[in-house]
Amino acid sequence: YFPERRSCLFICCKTADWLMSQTKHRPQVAIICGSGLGMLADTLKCQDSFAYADIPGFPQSTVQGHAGQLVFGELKGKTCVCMQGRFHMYEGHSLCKTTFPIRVFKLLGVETLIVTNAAGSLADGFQTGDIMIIKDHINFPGLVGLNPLCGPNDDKFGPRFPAMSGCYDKGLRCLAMEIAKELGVASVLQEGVYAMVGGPNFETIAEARLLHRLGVDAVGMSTAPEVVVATHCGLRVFGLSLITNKVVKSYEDTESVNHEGVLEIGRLRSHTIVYIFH
Ligand code: R1P
Repeated sequence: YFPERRSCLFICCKTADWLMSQTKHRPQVAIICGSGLGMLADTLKCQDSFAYADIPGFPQSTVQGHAGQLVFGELKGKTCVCMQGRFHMYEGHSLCKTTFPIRVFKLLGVETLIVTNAAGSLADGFQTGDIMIIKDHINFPGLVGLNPLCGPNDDKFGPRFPAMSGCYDKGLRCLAMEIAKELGVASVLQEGVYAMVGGPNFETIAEARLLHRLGVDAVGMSTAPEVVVATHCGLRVFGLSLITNKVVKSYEDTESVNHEGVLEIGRLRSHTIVYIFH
């Protein structure tokens, strides 16, 4: 019933073997760069870069602001692999493909996954340009069965019924808050709940109001499937949402959001994210 999923599991072993034959780096940390946030990958030292098109089995990025490169290198003495560009469900990728790199990272020996994304804020206290530590998520596609773990379970990666409470590591969240205070950037740091919606359209006002009532602080079209697969295979996860816009919740508001604006805030704020990571 899920033939693609079986072949996905097989292909990710091949992809991991190919990458290990092409680079001497053995990453402990993987970072997924969200829309407009690819700059972090450029700051790695001793880089080995691979275009997604050249990596056997890898899907292709089709969204502007997602360069489509895997970059290996050193960040503060840790070996990292950065995805400059992620895969979204709305691009037409199956959830198996969307989350394919996570299992490849697991096979490469990665222990910690850092996810970043561009998101719209619903929380009343958030400002555009704020950075939200993701405390938890609501996986709306997952709630109706669009879950990357559907299909045969491979026990080598994780259990059939994985727990998702605590999927955003508390120790890493506290550490990030302490570091932000030390660096003097705590005033732009928030903590909250991210909701994934399917996209690609942005939210209607009624949808925005619904999400707000449900306690969602920021909304986007990614991240949750990656975190589900990472948690399933035992990776520690840390997540950051860059607040690129306030989601319109009032019929009196004449503002509207667009992807170019999202990328622009990403470019302007990338340096703060790079500063925190360094
Ligand atoms: C919309 O501007 C795009 O930005 C966000 C949304 O999910 C959507 O893809 O991208 P990332 O979640 O990949 O950062």
